[in-house]
Amino acid sequence: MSSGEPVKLLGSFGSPFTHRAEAALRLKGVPYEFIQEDLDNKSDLLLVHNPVHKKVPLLLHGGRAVAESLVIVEYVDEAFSGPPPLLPADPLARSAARFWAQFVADSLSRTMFKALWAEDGEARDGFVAETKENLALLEARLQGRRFFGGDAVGYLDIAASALAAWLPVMEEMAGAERSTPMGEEEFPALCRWRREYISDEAVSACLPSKEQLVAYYAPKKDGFAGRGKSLQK
Ligand SMILES: N[C@@H](CCC(=O)N[C@@H](CS)C(=O)NCC(=O)O)C(=O)O
Repeated sequence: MSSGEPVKLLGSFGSPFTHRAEAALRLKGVPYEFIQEDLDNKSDLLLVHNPVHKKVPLLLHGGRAVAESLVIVEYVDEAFSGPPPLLPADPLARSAARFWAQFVADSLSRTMFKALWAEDGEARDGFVAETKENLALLEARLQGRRFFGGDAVGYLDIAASALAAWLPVMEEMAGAERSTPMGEEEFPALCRWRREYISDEAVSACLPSKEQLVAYYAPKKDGFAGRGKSLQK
């Protein structure tokens, strides 16, 4: 596959997973056509090329498909070999970036959702404590670096981008009276990272504003809160 083949990205507005794929393309300077998918009425293009999950994002490179946001980020990094690299060159550092990306996707996202949406009480206090333990592990990964990958946005920054841009939206929806699990005093490095990530030139070009995201997610609030009600330890 030649890196000169046309690139299309099927995505949807407000989707943190779509953002991952778009951020990778923009950071690598790959020209692409964005195709907005209607998730209530999925296109044949999506169904034919992502028959397993039927989800966005989906990357089409010269007509060949790549699915799953983090797989797309890795593909973009490898298929368009020019700078900047999104994953480190060292195999051990690459595996660490993948390990922590999985940690964010699994453990941290799960506990964060519960901390945000569980009803007040003992169970929620437990979810908040668990979330903070997970955040502390991530805070330590920054180790005085600007981004997880070093001086520039890389794979793990992209993988964790929901913490930067989507978490404040969810917090606002869940209720301002609830304290954020990712506060400035406890997690200064993560909060600084969040500000730097969303103001990166390539990233901000494909990031909706907080106001746009709040408006997009507002109709989904009852669904989140409903799932929160049934959450137990
Ligand atoms: N694990 C997938 C998750 C993608 C995902 O959940 N996409 C949502 C949009 S944010 C979607 O396509 N939903 C449509 C559906 O579930 O039918 C990834 O990382 O790409």
